[in-house]
Parts: sequence; C-alpha cells; structure tokens
Amino acid sequence: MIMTKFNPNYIITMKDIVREGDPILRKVIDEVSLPPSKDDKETLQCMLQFLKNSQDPQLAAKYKLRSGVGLSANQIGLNKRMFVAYIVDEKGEHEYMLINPKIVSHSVSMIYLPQGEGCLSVDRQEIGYVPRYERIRVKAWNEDGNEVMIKLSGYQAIVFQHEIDHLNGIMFYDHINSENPLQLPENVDIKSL
Ligand code: K3U
Ligand code: NI
Repeated sequence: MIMTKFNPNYIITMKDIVREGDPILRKVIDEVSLPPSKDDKETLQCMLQFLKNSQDPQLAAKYKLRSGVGLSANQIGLNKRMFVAYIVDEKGEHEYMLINPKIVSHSVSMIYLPQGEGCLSVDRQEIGYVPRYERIRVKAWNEDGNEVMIKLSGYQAIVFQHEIDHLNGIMFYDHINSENPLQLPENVDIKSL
C-alpha cells in the first residue's frame, strides 16, 4: 500500500520546509479538488501540528523548529492550494485549515507590522515594512469540504495575506519598498499594528 509522506504519524521538521530558490515558492499553486481527499486532510493535520509544535518551547527545542503562525502547502513542497494558521492571542487560540482560499474583498486601509515579517522559507532577516490590507474577507473550503467565509482584521489578516501570497508565488519582501525599506506607500491610509 502506498502511504503518503504526511500521514498522521509523521512529524514535520525544518528539513521538510522548502527554502528560497526552490521554484515551487514562485509558482501559482494549483487548486485542490473537492471534497478534499483523505491524504489532503491528513496533510493539513500534519501542517497544523507542526505550527503547534513550533510554538511549544519544549517541542520546538526537541525538534529544532523555528516558530511559525502560518504554513502553506507549497512550503512543504506540495503543489496544492491550501494553508494552515495557528494564532494565539488575548482572545484565545485560532486555528485554520483552509483549501482554495480567495480574498473576495478587502479594506482600503492598510496596516503593517512594525517589526516587519519573517518566513520559515527565508533563513535571514529581511528588514522593511510590508503593507497589508487591514481587513479582508476570505472564501475557502474547510477540511470537511464545506465552504466557509471568514472575516479577519489586524494580525490575523496579515497572516492570511502572507499565506495566500505564498500560494500565488509571492514572498513578503516583494512588498517592501526597494529604494527605502522603511518607506510606506504614499496617499494610503496605513498604520502600524
Ligand atoms: O511570525 C512568526 C511568529 C511565530 C510565533 C509567534 C508569533 C509570530 C514567525 S514567521 C511565520 O509565522 C510565517 C510563517 C511562514 F513563512 F511559513 F508562512 C508567517 C508570517 C505571517 C505573518 C507575518 C509574519 C510571518
Ligand atoms: Ni512565509
């Protein structure tokens, strides 16, 4: 019997994370057929577990993981339009496993993280502001194959835009002003998060 790599017993580590230079990070990733297959669901579960492990200090040390709040399937080498996010904030834990996500509307106003963004596929610090929409509405399908519409703002909106960019072959630093990395776009309502 053929077992896919990302089965429930598999633990994703940094050796599975595709790094800059791999063409899969610069490709528009293919849609997943619906309803999702057992393999696709198991892959999403593995990816979410990676994020949880990466945010657990003991497990992160044990498996030598860099901490992450989001992960797209092409970052583990798969040409599948899906991503996971695991965000813990003052309101609690927010976990998402999403298939074929699409931003269907967004605010005019923008935000950025004052510390800039990082990426598990980039092994260096890239300084600069990354302008993102402050609010987005995302249509996607969940692991049960049900359509979902998700409204996000602030940090969660930033994470989703970072991950959806990955599925379109866009890296966070593509958004940084190339002449002055700390220059914000002009004539735009933009504030620091
Ligand atoms: O931003 C990071 C973080 C990790 C733990 C707690 C709080 C923040 C780590 S970098 C990260 O999660 C990337 C992951 C990537 F590259 F694989 F997609 C996603 C990210 C989204 C939005 C802003 C910065 C980074
Ligand atoms: Ni990234």
